[in-house]
Amino acid sequence: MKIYDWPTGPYPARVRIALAEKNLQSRVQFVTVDLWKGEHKTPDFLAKNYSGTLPVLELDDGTLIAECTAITEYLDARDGTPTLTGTTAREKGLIHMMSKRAELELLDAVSVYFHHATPGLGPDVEIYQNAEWGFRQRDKALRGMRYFDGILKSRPFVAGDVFSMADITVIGGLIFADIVKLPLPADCEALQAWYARMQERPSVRNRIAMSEMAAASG
Ligand SMILES: N[C@@H](CCC(=O)N[C@@H](CS)C(=O)NCC(=O)O)C(=O)O
Repeated sequence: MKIYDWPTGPYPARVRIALAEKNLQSRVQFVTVDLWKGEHKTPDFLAKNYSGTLPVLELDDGTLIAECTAITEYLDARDGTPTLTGTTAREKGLIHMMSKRAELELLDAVSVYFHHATPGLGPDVEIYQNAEWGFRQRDKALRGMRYFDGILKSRPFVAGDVFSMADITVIGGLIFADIVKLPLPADCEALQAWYARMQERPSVRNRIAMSEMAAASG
């Protein structure tokens, strides 16, 4: 298997956390695509992923699977220990819902803020920006943090009693929020406590450390 990614990116972090949880990293060859040089928008890369985003999984038979959720589901179906997308029908439904919600209300909102209301990946890559839209999405992301804070007041993990893809998606959102300097509100105590617990997992701690190093070096 090959994975096209940008090693410190918040979306690629989701798949790298899933791989580390499942101890599958050694089965993957990582291919770096330089976001800052716009390599993800070249015709060659767009032929691999129409959306022009990372990560993308390429199987040995040439099949291409984009979208972190789809990649995680593929990895789970291929190697089920531990399962990140649920085993029972109920678990699968809840995990999918909460992961999608974490994208809609947090991670994707932070991403839009980054691409539209900050310099993003620079003028050569960000050819269309709408700052007002970006700032609205920043406010949406802050509301999303409060939503997940409320959720985590009554359960240990985002989708219930077990660590899952939904936790990984919220982690991706908080990694991205940190990169764009959007701090977690001080009164989101349950979310802060959960995030501290998540960082006790080596799979998560290592990803956050990499993103912080990248942010510090500009
Ligand atoms: N919905 C996609 C989003 C992926 C995404 O936005 N990835 C970032 C990498 S951190 C990206 O490629 N950004 C470049 C861009 O949007 O120009 C997924 O879940 O995989």
